[in-house]
Amino acid sequence: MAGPNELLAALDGVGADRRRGGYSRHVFDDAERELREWFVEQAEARDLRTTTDQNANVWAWWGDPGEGAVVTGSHLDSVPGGGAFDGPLGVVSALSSVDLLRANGFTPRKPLAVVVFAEEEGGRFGVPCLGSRLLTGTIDADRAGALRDPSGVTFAEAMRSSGADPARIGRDEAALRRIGQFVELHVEQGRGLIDLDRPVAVASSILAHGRWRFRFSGQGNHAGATLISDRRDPMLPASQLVLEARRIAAGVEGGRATVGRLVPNPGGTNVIASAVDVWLDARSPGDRPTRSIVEDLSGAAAKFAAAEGCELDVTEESYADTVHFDAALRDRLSGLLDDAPALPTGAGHDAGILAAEVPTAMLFVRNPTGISHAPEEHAEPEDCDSGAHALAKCLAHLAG
Ligand code: HGY
Ligand code: MN
Ligand code: MN
Ligand code: MN
Repeated sequence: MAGPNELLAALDGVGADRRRGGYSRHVFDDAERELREWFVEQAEARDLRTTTDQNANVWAWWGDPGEGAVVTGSHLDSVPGGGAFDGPLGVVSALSSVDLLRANGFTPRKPLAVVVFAEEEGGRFGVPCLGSRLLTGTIDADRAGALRDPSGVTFAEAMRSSGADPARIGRDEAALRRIGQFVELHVEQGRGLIDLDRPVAVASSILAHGRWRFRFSGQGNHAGATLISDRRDPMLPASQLVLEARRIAAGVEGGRATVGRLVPNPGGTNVIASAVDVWLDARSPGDRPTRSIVEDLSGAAAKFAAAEGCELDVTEESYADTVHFDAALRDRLSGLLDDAPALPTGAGHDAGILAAEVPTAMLFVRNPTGISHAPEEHAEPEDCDSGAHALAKCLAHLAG
């Protein structure tokens, strides 16, 4: 029997990112592999039967795997320099809720499983929720297999070196039939629960969000030997794009636009870049406003590029429309949890991908800093305990 805090403590330091602070754990890297192994050990110590599916998601079954199961879980990978709770809190709370249910003599009348989805952050291969998108077939399997990490390794090669067969990735009908309902617990990424002074909430919706790569191409050249008048420097339109993204998003109700990653090629201090890749993360409460941010920005970027004699290529790398969670399930769980408030989230989740296939809900645990995707992300021990108890209550209600 272990509470979420004890289980989280076991993950301390695994994949610690010395350069950025926080954690960097990306699918199939050493840290994430260590976390997968830890999860399997913990699950088997609870007599849960573990399997890894064709899409690198890990499942731990209480009883025989069967159709219509109640499934909970989250992810163990992180963003670069991420916090300790985003993903792992959902996984340790799931394990801890199994302990709580067992301690109360609960025996599920339906199959019950804990799942760890692969590459939820897209921190290595660039597409978020890669494991759940493959499970549901919302990413083309060939495209997924060919996704390259910054060092050029493909997802298929990384899978192969982890001992899995990438030829089988893709929609997994049998696995989907086994999911009756999915409930994901997650640290809140925002201030909703602080302002409401509550420890736990249920999720109401997820923003429409996606990622686009803007590639500006110019002429690489010598920083000293090239007159300003002779330059086609892609770093200029790239820089203008960053500023324009903020200006455009600020004009859209609930709009967000972020450039967190900008990569000049070749990246030498005394070299005018030949190309600059800029990744845009754009979000808003609706499909249309999110699309309008990207369209307006693409139009502006084309002008910035032309003014500097550069080319522009824009590629959509991932997209998910607004998710409204199953209202009946949401309200049932809220009622179970002393009328826990229903909050929207600006963050994407595997639950958002699964919501298109099965009745899905999310629980949020208060984050006193309101910060996420950064080392300051936090949840107090007593709130983590409240979260695990809340999840156990929901699982007992759904699987009892
Ligand atoms: O980017 C997101 O919203 C999520 O944390 N993957
Ligand atoms: Mn995240
Ligand atoms: Mn997450
Ligand atoms: Mn030189």
